[in-house]
Amino acid sequence: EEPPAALAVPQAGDPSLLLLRRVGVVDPASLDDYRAHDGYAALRRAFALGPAGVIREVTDSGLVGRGGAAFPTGRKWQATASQPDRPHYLVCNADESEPGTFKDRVIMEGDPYALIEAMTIAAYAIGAHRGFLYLRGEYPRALRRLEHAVAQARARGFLGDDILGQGFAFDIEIRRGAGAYICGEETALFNSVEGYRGEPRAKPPFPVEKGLFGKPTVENNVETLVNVVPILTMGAPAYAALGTGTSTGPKLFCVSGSVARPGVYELPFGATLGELLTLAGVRDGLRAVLLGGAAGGFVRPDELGIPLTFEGTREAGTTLGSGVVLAFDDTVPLPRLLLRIAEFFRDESCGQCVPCRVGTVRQEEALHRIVARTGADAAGDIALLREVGRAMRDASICGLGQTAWNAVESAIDRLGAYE
Ligand code: L3W
Ligand code: SF4
Repeated sequence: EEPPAALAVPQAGDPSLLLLRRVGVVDPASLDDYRAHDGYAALRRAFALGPAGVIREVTDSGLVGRGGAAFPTGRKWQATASQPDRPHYLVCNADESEPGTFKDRVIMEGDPYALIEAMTIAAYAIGAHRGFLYLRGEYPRALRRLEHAVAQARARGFLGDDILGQGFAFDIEIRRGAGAYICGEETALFNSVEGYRGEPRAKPPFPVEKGLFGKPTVENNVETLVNVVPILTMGAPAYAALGTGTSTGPKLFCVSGSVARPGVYELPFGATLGELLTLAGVRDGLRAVLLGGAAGGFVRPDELGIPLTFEGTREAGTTLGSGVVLAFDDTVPLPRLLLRIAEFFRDESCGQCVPCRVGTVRQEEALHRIVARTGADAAGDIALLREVGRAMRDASICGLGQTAWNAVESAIDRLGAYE
């Protein structure tokens, strides 16, 4: 008997939510329960609209990728749909590994059929008949629930050769990661599925043109895909009216650290960081907030007015990333925390390119020296960190190396970490 999931959804049961409304409410093992909670209404509307109509709805909704880079989803789908080369593939990136991120897990464990429905809609729109769901290896409960849900959907005609009698064929294969953060990079993930080392490929060509097995591929994050369900049920105009003009719809935030009620929160884009932290019960003595994860950056307690939108965080010189909000109070030793982040990147660098392979080691060494001297005489090492950080940002092949210095830089410049 499986123990109940610790879903960590403080808003569970709130019917006004769009992405989390079923989490903690439906039985994740029951297709019938999912259908009783509006399940598969979106797929029926998709079949009524046709593939081009679905892409138009997604484009008009303003949906952009929720994995951190905010690329327009409709444009990505259209680019793959229009490729003459066949077959087309759909890949769901569920290798959720950004430190502090656990939103996709909550969806997959709490509402697995929503992801399967969303993948079916995406595949229909782009003309794919095979989908891969690449799941973080450390998510065994999500694996069991998704495997069960895929089998049930297949047995009941929601996956397979003739979905809902509409003549559309699609099936999903689940692949497990093996503990490497880099396999969440979209092209390293392709290599991993194909049986090669999980090393990122150079882009362009972009996956929309040459992706999995060299074929046109749409790869989307779990949260990006599940947004398609409310977009189709409520319609693009109603969805686009939520949030701000350039960051539309709802966003999941993973709040943890020095807060009373850690968990996944759903808010429309545009709420401020302070409003989110108030919901989560921020404690006294807040020292810093890490926004966007290890690849993101720190902000100060006097910056809680930052709007949680892609444009608002960019203007404030930081990033929303995949929605990580890690709060630290004044009991957390910042230099040790930074060292821990640097260790993480050194560990996870795939080693393919020099700036990242060497830079992440030099960064960790410099932070070690600073910690060992308890902050005294940090100036020389800070200058070295800046030089190494610039090289990593400018010359690394992929996002890991390009962002490996972000958190340390922001801690020095915004928090005065070593003063
Ligand atoms: C067609 C073009 N497609 C770009 C596509 C591209 C990709 C997407 C974004 O992620 C983020 C970083 C961190 N034609 C295209 C095009 N695309 N130009 O758009 O592309 P890109 O290269 O801007 O970003 P990326 O390398 O895919 C970097 C975040 O990822 N990150 C960690 C994330 C962790 C999670 C998690 O744990 N769930 O998401 C680490 O760096 O925030 O912004 O699909 O192909 N002209
Ligand atoms: Fe590998 Fe780092 Fe280069 Fe990315 S930047 S390809 S993780 S060595």
